Amino acid sequence: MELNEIVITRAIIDRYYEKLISSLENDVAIVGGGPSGLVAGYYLAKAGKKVVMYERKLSIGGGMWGGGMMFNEIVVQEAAIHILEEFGVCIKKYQDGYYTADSVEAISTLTSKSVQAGLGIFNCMSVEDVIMRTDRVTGLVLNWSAVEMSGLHIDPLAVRADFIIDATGHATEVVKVVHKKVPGQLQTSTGKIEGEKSMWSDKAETLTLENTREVFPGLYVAGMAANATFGGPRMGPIFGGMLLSGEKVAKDLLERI
Ligand code: 48H
Ligand code: FE2
Repeated sequence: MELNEIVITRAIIDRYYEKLISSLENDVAIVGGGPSGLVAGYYLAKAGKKVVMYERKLSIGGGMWGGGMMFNEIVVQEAAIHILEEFGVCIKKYQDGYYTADSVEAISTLTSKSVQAGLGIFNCMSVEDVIMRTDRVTGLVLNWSAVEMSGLHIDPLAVRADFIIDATGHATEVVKVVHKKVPGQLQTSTGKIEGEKSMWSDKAETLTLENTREVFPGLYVAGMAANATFGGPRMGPIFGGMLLSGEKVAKDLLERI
């Protein structure tokens, strides 16, 4: 059989169109494809929910690829090991309470298992705004990352979701958009974004979980975005808190959907 360029092109357009059209209305939409977003997406999809993820970059994985300072190993504490086991990531015990994983193997396994569980992932797409209905976030406003990078004036498209998770990491981009449009209305102690504090691994890992919650009606924060929003410290290249945050936001949302 001679391969035909037009069949190849039509196959890609057809299949992508199917994915795109089937993700216009969702139970949950996740912004950011780092470890916290991926774990959240996996558990929500596994529970049968309609869940979609948007990632600005070509690659999924956020800050996990680089381990610590490009030493491509991550540390995960005992409390989060069950999550790596659930995904089937290879884990090595380092000493009591501390485990390591190859960051490349870890993030590629999280990504693969999430997609296989049913998470719809769109890479190369940036979230630039939210849909707002009076006092609640009800969807996302999207554009191609290439449009964002080129600075062309091209209007976006939109998708609906019952709940949004801001898993954009240190940048906490969705919360920033909401705070800009309705200043002072966040469910933090000041109504504003509290800002990430300096490194304190132990405290940060506990606070990440407490900070993983709803910050505005319909909008949850997970991972580093949770710490940046509620004023928690950073933890450095220990990833248990990110994984547990993804698990927690999925659990909390499953009680509400
Ligand atoms: C689409 C977007 C947008 C947007 C951003 O940074 P991440 O890896 O996020 P987390 O919170 O899951 O993990 C944090 C971890 O990697 C980390 O940095 C740690 C533990 N740091 C500790 C320390 O002390 O520094 O991933 C976020 C992803 C990225 O891939 C972005 O490209 C993406 O979100 N993103 N995607 N639209 N508007 N904003
Ligand atoms: Fe970081």
